[in-house]
Amino acid sequence: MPKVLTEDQIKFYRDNGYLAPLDGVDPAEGARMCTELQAFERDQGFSAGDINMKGHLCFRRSYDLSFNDGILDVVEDLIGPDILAFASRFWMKKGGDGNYVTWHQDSAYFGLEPNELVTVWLALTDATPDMGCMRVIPASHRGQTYSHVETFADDNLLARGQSIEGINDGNAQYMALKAGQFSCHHERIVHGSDPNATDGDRIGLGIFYIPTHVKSTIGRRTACLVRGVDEYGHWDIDPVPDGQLDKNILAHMTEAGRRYVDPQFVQEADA
Ligand SMILES: O=C(O)CCC(=O)C(=O)O
Repeated sequence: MPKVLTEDQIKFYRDNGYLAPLDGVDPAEGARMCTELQAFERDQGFSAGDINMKGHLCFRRSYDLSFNDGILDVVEDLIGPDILAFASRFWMKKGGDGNYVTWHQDSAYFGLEPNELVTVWLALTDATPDMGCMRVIPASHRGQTYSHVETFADDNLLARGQSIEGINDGNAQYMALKAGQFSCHHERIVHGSDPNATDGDRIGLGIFYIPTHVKSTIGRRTACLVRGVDEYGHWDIDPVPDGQLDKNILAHMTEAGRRYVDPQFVQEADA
């Protein structure tokens, strides 16, 4: 018996690989998170969006958002009751900054087996098609595994600028969200986004959730049990932020990000 989704919504996700829009948090909570992101950039001299993995550990607020019951009820309906937050990323496009995300499959880089990860993309601001909200190619999670060209282009928000070239995107769907809403997408779905053509910021928090039975294919890593029990012990435990960015958390996130972009690891991730 599902907790919050209908059987039709669960079937839609299984068939198409995404679900949107879903009601998540009060838009005021999104605004508070954006204020903290601005303060972070001012104080640290770089954007939390530049942290490729586990950006949510920078802030107590985003760490707590990864435990949000309303969001986890949806995730539980999709992947079961024992859930780890494996990683996260703030996806930030300032108005007119030209940044985009090329078509890609997360499964090519995450180094997880089996591919059961669901990403929750929580809109901290509105995310409309003209703001460069996410696009997905429905049902592509059930299709082929694509090879990716690594462009390392500066205006591509992906760590390696990885891109699936020449794909037929004629049936791509926008996942427009209002601030506070969220979408879910499957680890294998082909997705991306266009530049933000408006004056306003488009900011989301992507949280990557896995069931506890999922293993890392690139050696032991860390994650955070956000619901249920972990009877498998495949993952070590992430540090818990105490409300301020501390050196241990930053070192931990930097190491997780380094493994993600280091070419030495992609071979294993692709295996
Ligand atoms: O925010 C975007 O435009 C892309 C997000 C994305 O690629 C993801 O959540 O996996």
